[in-house]
Amino acid sequence: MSAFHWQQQGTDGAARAGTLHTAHGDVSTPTFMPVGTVGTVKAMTMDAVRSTGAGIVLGNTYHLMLRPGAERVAALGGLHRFMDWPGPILTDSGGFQVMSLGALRKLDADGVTFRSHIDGSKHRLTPESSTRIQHLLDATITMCFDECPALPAEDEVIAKSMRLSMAWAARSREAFVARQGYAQFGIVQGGTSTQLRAESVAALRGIGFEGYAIGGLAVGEGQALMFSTLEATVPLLPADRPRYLMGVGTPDDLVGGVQRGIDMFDCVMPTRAGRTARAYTAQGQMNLRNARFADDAAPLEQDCDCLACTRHSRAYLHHLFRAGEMLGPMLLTWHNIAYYQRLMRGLRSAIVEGRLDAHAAALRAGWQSGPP
Ligand code: PRF
Ligand code: ZN
Repeated sequence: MSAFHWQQQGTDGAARAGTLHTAHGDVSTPTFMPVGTVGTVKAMTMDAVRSTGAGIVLGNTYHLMLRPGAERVAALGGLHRFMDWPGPILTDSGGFQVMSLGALRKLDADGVTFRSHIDGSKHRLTPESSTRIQHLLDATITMCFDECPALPAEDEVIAKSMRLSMAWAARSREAFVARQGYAQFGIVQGGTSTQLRAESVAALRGIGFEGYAIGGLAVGEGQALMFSTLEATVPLLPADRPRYLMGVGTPDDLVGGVQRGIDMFDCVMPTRAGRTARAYTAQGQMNLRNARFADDAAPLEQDCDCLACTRHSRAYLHHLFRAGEMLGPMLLTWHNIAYYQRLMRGLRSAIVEGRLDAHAAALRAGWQSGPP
């Protein structure tokens, strides 16, 4: 087995197409990672996830440490076996989830103490314990333990938080046990400040990681600021390492991220939207609860090869949601993940063929057009 590495296959402007080689198989990039927070991509079987072309999924340290527990997952053969996903798994480190989910939490220089959202029990995460838990889960890609402040925030708050995250990145690296085909990614912080982002990148490059994530975005700053921050940050990252934009985003965000040099994304949007009757299509979003679909015999999308589109009508999907049947969320989640994977495949081809900007313009025009 070869070492973890990213191999470039083509570029178009700042965008790159390539392949991520890992201990658990190869992944074509740019890639979207479906979110499997608690060891399941919600409402989907793993066969369904695989059928969409997804190559890597995400898991969460925070949720899995609380339930069923990292030691238990390790004893049962690791997360790949536990959830029946033999392919690569990236785990987020927990800090972001503690801050966004936990009502009761206390941050100090060493780590964060918090109460479980499940039973109120007290727990603690540090760079060392987060890294250890991610190893117990057998994550292919381990993320550094970081802190992500909500935006807008004072420059001083952002600076202090970023420097804490950089100190934690060094400790996460110390705790990381290198194994063939496995990786650890550093996480760039620093809000929307070009200067703080540059300082953060320099700190992470000084430590040295197999890949680099951009955190602290899509937290209330808006798309224009997110894009300008990417334009200032991505060129500072090493060109031979994968770049991951955390927790992003809408199809339009993904296209803009790819155009600015991002290789990896994750987001709950396609899965969450699927559970609330919202479908992503080439013609924009559709809400299947809408009465106008009650008698619509057409498939959700003509050219989609997912189960919802190949076997069922919009009218049937509408009926399932109106009746509160669980097959509705299952089929629509499947479709949305299939749509996101198709979107990424289209972007990869466009990069390799040197027509990304035209392709992106055509995608955006389609989303504006509205469903037929
Ligand atoms: N840090 C970590 N996970 C994250 C984020 C972050 O900044 C974000 C921000 N969009 C999503 N998930 N560790
Ligand atoms: Zn479909």
